[in-house]
Amino acid sequence: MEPHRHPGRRAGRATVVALVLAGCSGDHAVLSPKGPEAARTSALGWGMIVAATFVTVFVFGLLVAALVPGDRRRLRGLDDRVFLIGGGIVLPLVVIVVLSGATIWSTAATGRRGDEQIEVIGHQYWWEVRYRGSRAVTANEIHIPAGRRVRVTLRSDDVIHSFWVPALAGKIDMIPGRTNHLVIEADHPGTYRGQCAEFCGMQHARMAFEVIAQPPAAYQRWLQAQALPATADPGSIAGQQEFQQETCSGCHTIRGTEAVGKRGPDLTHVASRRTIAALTLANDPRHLKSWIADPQRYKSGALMPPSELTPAELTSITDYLAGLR
Ligand code: HEC
Ligand SMILES: [Cu+2]
Repeated sequence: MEPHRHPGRRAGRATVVALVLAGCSGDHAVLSPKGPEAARTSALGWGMIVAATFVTVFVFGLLVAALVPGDRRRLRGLDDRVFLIGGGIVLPLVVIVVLSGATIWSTAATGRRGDEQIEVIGHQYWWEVRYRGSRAVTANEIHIPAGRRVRVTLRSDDVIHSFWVPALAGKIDMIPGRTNHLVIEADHPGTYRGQCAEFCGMQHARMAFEVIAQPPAAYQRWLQAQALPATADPGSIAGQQEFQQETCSGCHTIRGTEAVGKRGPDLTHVASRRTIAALTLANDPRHLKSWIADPQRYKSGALMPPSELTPAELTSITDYLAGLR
């Protein structure tokens, strides 16, 4: 479905997006697949809808035919067994076998091998993303090369989450103690919105992410840059020290510094991301600052406490983080 075709909805939608995300988000396109994996799931869904429609119309047709007064001597001429065995056993069996077969085939295909391997770990209200063979770690932003099959390994750090990028693949749960796999693939470069699809706590709705598909060469350059340790500009050394001394470093890692915390997102290249807190805020210095001052104001129940920084500390920590590209 293309919501953009409706001018009224487009305006309403644009306002909402601008307010909530300050204008940064891909489409959460449920009915328009943008890659072969999603296309297969979509074809299966439509196949089921069509088959179910036929069955429904057929059954209700028989019902109506039985109720409407009229001459049915010709129908009575049919052997009862044709109705009972044909309509009661053979037909349902054929329908069920065909539909289950298609489902099993298409579910099995989601676990096949990929050209690229990415690991996504669900945390209460944010996504950790790791890239096989690279030191890069991002949050809430999954970069992939367009036109390549990307095998995503899915785990959870706490409760059950569910990984869903409708434009690129089906949906699969992330279950504590279990590893699931899903292949995603985008035909073309673009930004595709994803969302946690299993209620996981208070801020479940603000546990969104973006898949950014890039041309393969651009993707490789991006990955190399992300793998490097943080490079703070010399002017923000004070901010770096404060970050390390404050509680921040107990929860966040900034590679190349003493901050090695694991409970929150890796902030090594935080300024290169488009959003803060799983698509809750646009990532610019102003929002970054107010997020650090009081995350609960934007995402109450998020697992980052309000900070007790002086205004000067807040400014220097923000300047430092805003420079980590
Ligand atoms: C108790 C652990 C904890 C502490 C302490 C903490 N954070 Fe966080 N932080 C988190 C968690 C968890 C998130 C993810 C919140 C979410 O999106 O639901 C987060 C998110 C962030 C983000 C957004 C990152 C992104 O990519 O979305 C920034 C920036 C950040 N924290 C900076 C700081 C700073 C600066 C401090 C110190 C003043 C700090 N944090 C202290 C746990 C913590
Ligand atoms: Cu979740």
